[in-house]
Amino acid sequence: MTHIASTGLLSNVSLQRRAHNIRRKAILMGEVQGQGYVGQALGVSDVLAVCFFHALELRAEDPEWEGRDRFLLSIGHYAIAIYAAFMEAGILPEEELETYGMDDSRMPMSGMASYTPGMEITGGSLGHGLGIGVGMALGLKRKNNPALVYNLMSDGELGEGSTWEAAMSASHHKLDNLIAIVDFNDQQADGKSTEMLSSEPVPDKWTAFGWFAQRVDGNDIGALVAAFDAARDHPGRQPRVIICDTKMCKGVPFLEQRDATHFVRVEPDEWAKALSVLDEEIPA
Ligand SMILES: Cc1ncc(C[n+]2csc(CCOP(=O)(O)OP(=O)(O)O)c2C)c(N)n1
Ligand SMILES: [Mg+2]
Repeated sequence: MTHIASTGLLSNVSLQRRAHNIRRKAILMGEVQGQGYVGQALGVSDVLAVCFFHALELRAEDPEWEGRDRFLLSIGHYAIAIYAAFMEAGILPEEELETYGMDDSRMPMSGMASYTPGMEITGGSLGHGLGIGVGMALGLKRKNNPALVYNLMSDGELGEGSTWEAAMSASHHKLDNLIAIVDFNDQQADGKSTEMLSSEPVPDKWTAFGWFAQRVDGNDIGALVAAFDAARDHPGRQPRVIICDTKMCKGVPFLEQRDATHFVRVEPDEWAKALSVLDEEIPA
């Protein structure tokens, strides 16, 4: 059995390469459908590289291994990013990339547990992932299973009351095996999150709810590695959150400059261009 993550062994450059590969795969999948939440995928790729190649204990050939760390995708619309990471990690075969979003594919456009190996929950109805994570973390503790539960959520989900009910419950139950990761891209369906319903100061709110909170540049691999390590090793009997400030479309400047919107429009002839622009900066 092989562990995908070999904690502490991959250099930051290796992780940057993994992130680059995740971005490439997301663009290729976007091209298959002519659409997809590619802006989010490009933004969160560094976070995913650190999750799948540094932090989480997983077995690619046995996604249901009882000892695995659980990775919950609260934000089902980010599925394209997770499939890219799953393919990079060997959980899904790369040949399936061409099936993205098609009938009978194992990679539907929104993340669903019953379709995809490694997909722990059906996300997409926003604000539910953290509550599910609380239940899973409690269950693991009761079984004396030392696995950790990670929940990737979004800044938009910080506007959901259910998120804060779950946050309160997690600290009440002293869930030191629960790690929330917030992709703070300052974007949601109707505009910038900070302008729609600001959750600032974000770390202070989590701290007030009893969590160990950190905020990092979510496109800085070194900062992410340090934050994930600190989250895992924190001695307090409390849940942990890593707020990751990310840039939508990161790595493809002509898309980064496009008005950041929830659904970035990419013209049919721009996918190949996006790929070649991305490849101009392959981490050495
Ligand atoms: C409970 C719920 N309300 C509304 C939606 C519709 N919706 C889908 S994505 C989205 C944006 C949420 O913000 P965020 O996840 O931060 O979006 P992004 O960063 O991807 O733009 C919304 C409102 C939903 N999926 N679930
Ligand atoms: Mg957002």
